Amino acid sequence: MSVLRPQKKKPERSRRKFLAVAAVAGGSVALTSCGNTDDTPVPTGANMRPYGERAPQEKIRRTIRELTASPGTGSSRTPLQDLYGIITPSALHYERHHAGVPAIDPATHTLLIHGLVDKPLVFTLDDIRRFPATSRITFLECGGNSVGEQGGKFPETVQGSHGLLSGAQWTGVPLATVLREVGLKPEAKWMLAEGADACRMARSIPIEKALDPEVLLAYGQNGEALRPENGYPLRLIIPGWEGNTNVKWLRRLHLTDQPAMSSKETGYYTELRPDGKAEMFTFVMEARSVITRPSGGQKLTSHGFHEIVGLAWTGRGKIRQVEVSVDNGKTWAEAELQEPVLPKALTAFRFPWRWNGEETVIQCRCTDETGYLQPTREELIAVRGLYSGYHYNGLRPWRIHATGEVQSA
Ligand SMILES: Nc1nc2c(c(=O)[nH]1)N[C@H]1C(S)=C(S)[C@@H](COP(=O)(O)O)O[C@H]1N2
Ligand SMILES: [Mo]
Repeated sequence: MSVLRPQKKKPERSRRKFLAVAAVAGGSVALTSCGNTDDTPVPTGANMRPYGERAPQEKIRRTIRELTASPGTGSSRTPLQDLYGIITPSALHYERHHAGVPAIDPATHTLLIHGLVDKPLVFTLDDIRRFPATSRITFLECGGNSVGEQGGKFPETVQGSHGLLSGAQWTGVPLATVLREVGLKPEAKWMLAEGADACRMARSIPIEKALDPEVLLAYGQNGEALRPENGYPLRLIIPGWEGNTNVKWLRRLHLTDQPAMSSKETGYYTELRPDGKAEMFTFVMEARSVITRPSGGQKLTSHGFHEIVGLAWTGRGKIRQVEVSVDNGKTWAEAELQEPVLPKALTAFRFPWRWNGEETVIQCRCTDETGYLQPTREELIAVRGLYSGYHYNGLRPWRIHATGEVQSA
């Protein structure tokens, strides 16, 4: 049975050409049986491989920085300038390890939930995987991403300045479901989440957040099990909150009536204000955006059309608007947000631009659904001073030189 749809009038196609591309000579060509356009012999294809790998010509890499003498401790940065869309391939997801990557056997790994609960329980991974699961696309950003920019250190590439940022689809069980299983006592106001790494990295999470249905005990990342470096076999995912609260290699949840004051919420990831006081428990990552192409270290090789592309994200919900300036901040125009625009996920934007070959500065700024506008560096410093750089979300201008070279501005 066929259903005829009413024919819509075709819209007039724009005749404007973006690029002059060489035309195929000779007009129409005959196709051979499997689609060859000529009789030239074509070598047979390679064999399939058990685990999919990318083309050998694609050399993009994370940049790795060891921060202490202990092996595996430090960070690796996502090559944002080389990626498309809002999902970071798992092998390119950034990493931040405070005490190396533990080798965990999923068959024996357990999660203990105890403290102010009705019935303390130990869950195996099989137990966790029996709960109804859900998947969610979110960004993850280290609270220390771009930590030097407030104080005036500007890495040359977007990987260097923003690379502690990635997007992924996480799969797991809502933490609230599992907490219901143990039953919370009314005095339970905080939850300490502890990892199984050598430093037993731990963070205190307020109980309202622990019960937020968005928060996941995640075992899946982009369609397969977590990578060891991203918390295998189980981690906490708190959409929109600073990376550090997303405890990896999760082994224990302790329900208490007050925060534990762990080193990562006292020594690290706090913000020293101009008056000398430090702000703690600044969990939410505020709205931020950056142009990823063209960006520092790249080179424009021709005048004329270039698409400016980038990312915007906010821990407060959805991105409402991204604006781009191509004249050193004198004027701003709205960029196109690429669907899907998801809450607390990376949002891709694009902006068509014709470069006339003159030196200029390009930059972007975003507004989230709460109406918050991403601040300039000067605006941030006026409030926060120069001592601390966690949660830095200022604008990031790039200078385009007349040679086409792009540099941090
Ligand atoms: N157990 C444990 N959890 C951890 C860390 C860690 O070192 N140990 N690093 C934290 C920090 S500082 C960040 S930014 C994120 C990084 O997650 P990723 O390495 O999967 O990108 O994990 C957080 N969870
Ligand atoms: Mo972090």
